[in-house]
Amino acid sequence: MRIVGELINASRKKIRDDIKEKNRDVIAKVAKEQHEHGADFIDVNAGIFVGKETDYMNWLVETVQETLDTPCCIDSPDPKVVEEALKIHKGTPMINSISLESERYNAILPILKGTDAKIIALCMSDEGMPYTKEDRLKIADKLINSLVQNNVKPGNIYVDPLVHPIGSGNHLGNEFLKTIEAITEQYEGVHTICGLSNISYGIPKRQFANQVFMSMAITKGLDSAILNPMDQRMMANIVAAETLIGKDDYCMNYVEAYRNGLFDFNK
Ligand code: THG
Repeated sequence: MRIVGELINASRKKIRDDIKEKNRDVIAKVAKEQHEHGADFIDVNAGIFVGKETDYMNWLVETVQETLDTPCCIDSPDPKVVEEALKIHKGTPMINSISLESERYNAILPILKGTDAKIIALCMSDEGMPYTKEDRLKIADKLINSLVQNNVKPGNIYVDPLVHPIGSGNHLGNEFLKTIEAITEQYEGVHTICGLSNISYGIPKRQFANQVFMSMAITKGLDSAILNPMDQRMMANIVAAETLIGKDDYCMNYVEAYRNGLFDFNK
């Protein structure tokens, strides 16, 4: 599974002030810890700084890249912010995100020209957020086709169906899982991703619910996720679930994780 570490996000109370005060050491430490715990990309989000998002985003990208070779996942709905961050990012980042909302979509397309960046395609349109598999697939299909027409490789596309809280409707977990399954089956080479912690919004023991939901999503083909890599049980579940569905030849990753102590929960 491709892991995007979610912790450098200004919407988190714990880190908001460190971003605001441009506290380099803290950001570098949080980036490094996530990398050491398995993050392949470091999500950077400065969305709460209205009017100053570009400044903070560029500072975050610079700070992460001073510390690590791990690429960033540039998390902003604003094409302008993404464009500026791409100019300073070294190597190939992940762009989080594009959607079918026409204003946002039309502004971001030219920015993607010629880039080899990985692109998260959110299932969202001018009609709002979809809730059923069918409505999500309609949007995903349009996004995938138009990205491919604009020379984006299918392997650089990461479809995010968007997770809704299970507390808002019994069917919402299943609709999400069915969407992952359909995208995986119907679009060869295209990836699926999500920030799955939304599923547990409003219920107790959120991490536990997230961990269980992760295993379920992996059986449907989910191959990437935006999450907290410091959550050991989550990372352990991912390794085990991928081994058990046959994505781990000779159980090499499982055995390595065991040797590294990933399955020692009570230390
Ligand atoms: N899809 C895509 N991008 C995303 C999301 C998604 N980016 C943002 C988000 N969702 C994923 N990132 C986070 C980062 C932090 C937290 C949750 C998701 C988090 N939340 C705690 C909570 O909700 O209780 C605490 C908040 C706090 O500390 O104040 O930590 O779905 N493409």
